[in-house]
Amino acid sequence: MDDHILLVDDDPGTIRVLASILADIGNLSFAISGADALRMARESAPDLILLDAEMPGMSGFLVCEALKADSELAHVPVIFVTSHREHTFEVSGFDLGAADFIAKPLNAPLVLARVKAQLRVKHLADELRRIAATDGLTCVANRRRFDEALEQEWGSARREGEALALLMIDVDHFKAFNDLYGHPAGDACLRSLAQAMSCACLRPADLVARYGGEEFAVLLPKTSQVGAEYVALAILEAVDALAIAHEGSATAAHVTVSVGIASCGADSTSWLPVSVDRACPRFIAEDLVRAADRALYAAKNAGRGRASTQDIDGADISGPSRSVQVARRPAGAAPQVHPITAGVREPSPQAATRFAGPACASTGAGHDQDIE
Ligand code: GH3
Ligand code: MG
Ligand code: MG
Ligand code: MG
Repeated sequence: MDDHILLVDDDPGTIRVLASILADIGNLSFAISGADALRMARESAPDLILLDAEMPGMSGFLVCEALKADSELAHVPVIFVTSHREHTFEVSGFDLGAADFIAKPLNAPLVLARVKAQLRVKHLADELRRIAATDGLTCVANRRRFDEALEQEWGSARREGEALALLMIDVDHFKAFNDLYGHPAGDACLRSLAQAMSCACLRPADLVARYGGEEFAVLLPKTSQVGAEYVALAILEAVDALAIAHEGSATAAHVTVSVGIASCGADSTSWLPVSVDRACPRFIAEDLVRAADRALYAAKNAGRGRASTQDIDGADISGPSRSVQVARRPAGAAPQVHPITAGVREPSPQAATRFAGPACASTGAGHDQDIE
């Protein structure tokens, strides 16, 4: 019943009949022109569109073409509602990407059956897309999703001249953690770290991804260097708060991460092309990853369990004085030992299952708060 179905027909009578047939199937919205249908679909992507083929102005075929050309809407199934009977008409519709056809005059059981069938296929396709974008171990975005998002956000930031920031995060001394507590405990540790990072990122557009192994990437659209340092600090604090004991760490008594921060400010010269030819930009998305990697290396070298910042063009804009570091607990005040490693010195198959992730409370704060 949560499915959103958009009914499009220039004849309000047909919309009324379709609405009465589909009243119990989903949330219905209506458009009586192709232009209105496109506008409404772009405002809120429906799960299914029933589209009149013959409409004055923008025909159903043109609407379908525009939907399939829009990456955000291309996956929305379209059923043409038409009085055309010719095979060539249906073939042209399928060529445009239509999912099915419903004949006028409308037959209620057939309309219901065809709509239900398309919604079933849509749900399966949505689930497949979700699985293809998710990391199986940690449930955050996977590397494929990250690569896509980086290209998308890089292009959009360059077009709009907006800020973009990236954090590369590496778990400190994680090989020693596995050696000491076992791989199942290591897996549980990665899961809880991913959850803590997600909780520290408050904007819907922020993307936490597993970059590979024990490395994570956090993409922060429309976020300045100061905002990115604020998120990095929130992540360092969230990881500290987990207090997962790590007796093999040379950095702290618990698991820590190192963070490399790279940013491209809204006023950055990075967005300027090397020439007037826009096709030849000064930097590409990969340069942001390289800068974050360099910053991560600097954070590791400076002692781990901290963050360091680099501008995209290689300048170390942090320097030792701007290195972000969480205030550590006073010596002797041991963190509360986390159940992942409580009492586990040898690899234990039970260790992973003993862990229950922390409750995550969002404070609703934004990124652009200054750090001291
Ligand atoms: P550093 O502080 O320099 O980052 O040291 P490190 O030990 O974390 O780095 P290293 O690259 O030597 O080791 C990374 C370890 O991460 C080794 C590997 O076993 C572990 N790892 C990678 N992926 C997974 C995973 O999916 N599960 C578990 N349990 N461990 C993993
Ligand atoms: Mg019509
Ligand atoms: Mg690593
Ligand atoms: Mg590591």
